[in-house]
Amino acid sequence: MNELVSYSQDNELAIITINNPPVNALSPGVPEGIAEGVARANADDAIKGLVLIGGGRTFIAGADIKEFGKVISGEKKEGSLLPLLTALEDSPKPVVAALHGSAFGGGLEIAMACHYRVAAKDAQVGQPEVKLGIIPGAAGTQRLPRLAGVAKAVEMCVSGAPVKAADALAAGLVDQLIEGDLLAGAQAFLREKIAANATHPRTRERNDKLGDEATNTPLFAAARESAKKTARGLTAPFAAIDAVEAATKLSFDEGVQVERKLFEQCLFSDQAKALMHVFFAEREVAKVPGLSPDAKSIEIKQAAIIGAGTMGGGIAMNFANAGVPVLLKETTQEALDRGIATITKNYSNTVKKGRLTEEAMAERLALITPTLGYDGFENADVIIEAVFENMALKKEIFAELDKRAKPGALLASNTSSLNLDEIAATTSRASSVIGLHFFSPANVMRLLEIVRGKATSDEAIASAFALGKLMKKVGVLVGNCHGFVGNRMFFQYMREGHFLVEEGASVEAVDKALTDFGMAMGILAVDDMAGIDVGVKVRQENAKHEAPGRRQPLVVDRLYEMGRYGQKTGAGWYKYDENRRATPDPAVAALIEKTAQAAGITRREIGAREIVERCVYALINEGAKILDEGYALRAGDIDIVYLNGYGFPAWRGGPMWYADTVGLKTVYDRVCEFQAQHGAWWEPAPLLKRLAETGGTFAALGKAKGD
Ligand code: T1G
Repeated sequence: MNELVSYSQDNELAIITINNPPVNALSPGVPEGIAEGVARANADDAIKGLVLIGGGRTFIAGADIKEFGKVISGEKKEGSLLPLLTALEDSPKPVVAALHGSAFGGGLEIAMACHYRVAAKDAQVGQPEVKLGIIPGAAGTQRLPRLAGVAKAVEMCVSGAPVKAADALAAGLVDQLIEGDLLAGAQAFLREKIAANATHPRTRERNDKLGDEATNTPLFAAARESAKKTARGLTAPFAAIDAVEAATKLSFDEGVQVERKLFEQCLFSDQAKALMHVFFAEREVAKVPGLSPDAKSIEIKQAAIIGAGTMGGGIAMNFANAGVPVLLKETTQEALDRGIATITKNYSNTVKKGRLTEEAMAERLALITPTLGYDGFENADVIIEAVFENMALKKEIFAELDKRAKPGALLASNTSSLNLDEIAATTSRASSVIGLHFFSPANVMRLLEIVRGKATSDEAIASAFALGKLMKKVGVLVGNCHGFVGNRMFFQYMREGHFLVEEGASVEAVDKALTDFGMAMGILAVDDMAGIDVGVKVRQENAKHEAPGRRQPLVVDRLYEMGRYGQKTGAGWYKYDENRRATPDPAVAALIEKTAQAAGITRREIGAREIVERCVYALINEGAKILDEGYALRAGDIDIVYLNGYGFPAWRGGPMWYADTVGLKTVYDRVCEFQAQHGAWWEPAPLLKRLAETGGTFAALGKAKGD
């Protein structure tokens, strides 16, 4: 055998164990090792049955995604799992797969080729391939409907969501759940089957769950309709439906051929490259080069928050959801009551949707202690200030915290734009001060910008990442520049949206071009949701950090002066009904015409392509400046910020990956054109220029810095 797969024997049973930490991926050598074990067991008369099991924390979590990069780049040919699957299924001696952890992708496909599957109670199974822009490529779309039925197979392959062991049992995917020792349970199960001299079922021959034309046709039609909504812009989910449909219409082998073709089409697509980039980038963000390996996170057993407004309340819910007791401080009883009422309403909505029980809601609310004073703050491991954006107020609060908080406590500000170093300087422990920039609604949005100040210690950074993980957030380390990473880039994106309507595009055209591009929402609809008043105040603050005399948006200021703040006032760029549904407002179109005329702007036809380029290239150009100035560690980090905080489509990989996909020379040339047409706002980032001239990419940059 090889070091990745071991073979052992327990009397008449062979045990084949995969040892390829951390997740027993099907890296080169693993399928070969399993095949060798199957052959050896079948060649040994003393052996009556085989157990396939994963060493360490999980069964096989799928193909080795790293290897796909080499196949896509043509560096290597993709190996096929089909011979191994046939060897397992045609084994004259029964094979049981013993599942724990995550039996995903190729791991589940291997298990489905075994005659039986048993699982630990906390195991999960799944076909998450669509999350990587591909579909199952080892007959999963052919065996899954045969075991779990057509509807379940479509649901699993289109959503990519994991299925708990108990549900897998109910669906017929697993034959038995094992309490206690999984291997012992699997052996006992197998010995029963051997003793019963059962006919060991071959999944590929089981057609009883494949349904018929009458039931399947509406099912596939409904699946395609719903995928249009749930998987907007993605191609793989539709390919997965086609592959499962082939299973219901063709023979097993013909179906496998159809799946193979669809799999290869997906594998070599830009979407697959982008989504695989996202898979690794999301795991890379937690790795901070140069962070001292001894930097340990504090233990977070008690938290405290100052400010029970929208952000403070959402942050408190994150602690309660993670089981951490939290003090929530306000200055007046009225504000405190309002804060608690909003939290309670949020939880009730979740209960109404059946995603939380009444008991769990009560438990979480019990963990949130409203207070008007600082009593108890001396016991908090982490204290987060979430009051409105006013430097003097934040300094006052941090000076108070400096006196009250225990040594080693993490002192954090949820500021989204103020200078963290200035806040930290009001304390005698700037090394314990860090920025924790949550995104609204803070109990929902996954992104957490972790802002490193000049004095912030490695321990504080390690603690912030641990806190992010505790709250199931994606923590990204960013530098302390104005607007940090996300907002600093967003200001440019928003600006172009504002300019485009003045220059000739309609409000709806700007938003449609961006949503067609894949953005979750159009920029003007976002402006209305976040509040035009908030945006205008932030821009006035920004103007202090920008070169004077630059062109500024006009219409949005008119809307502000008219009190049209967006959703919250029932009118902004759009007008809104009582359910906050938006409709275009001719009054705004007229206002735009009038304002442009008064400013001497000749409006013109502007196509969707220019709208996307103006907005998205503004993001990219600013992202390049941020990278060059060192306020982000990697281009991939910027991509993860935009996917988790700003609704950028994952299947485009994020703004920096998208730029590489378009080609930096193309982006740079277009930015230069915009500079010539629209002036200083479009000064190309030096890094973009350098990479465009040298044929470089943002993705390779990270690697160059030896990350
Ligand atoms: N290939 C390569 N590396 C992988 C990997 C994989 N499949 N899964 C995880 N890793 C690495 C990951 O990058 C990280 O590395 C470390 O393992 C721990 O991961 C043939 C075509 C299993 C639920 O999509 O969902 O099979 O950062 O931090 O939170 O038809 O990993 O430490 O250097 O995520 O405990 C289908 C992907 C492949 C599963 C564990 N399978 N993985 O989560 O750990 S396509 C997947 C996961 C396929 C077949 C098709 C999760 C996990 P590093 P982690 P975790």
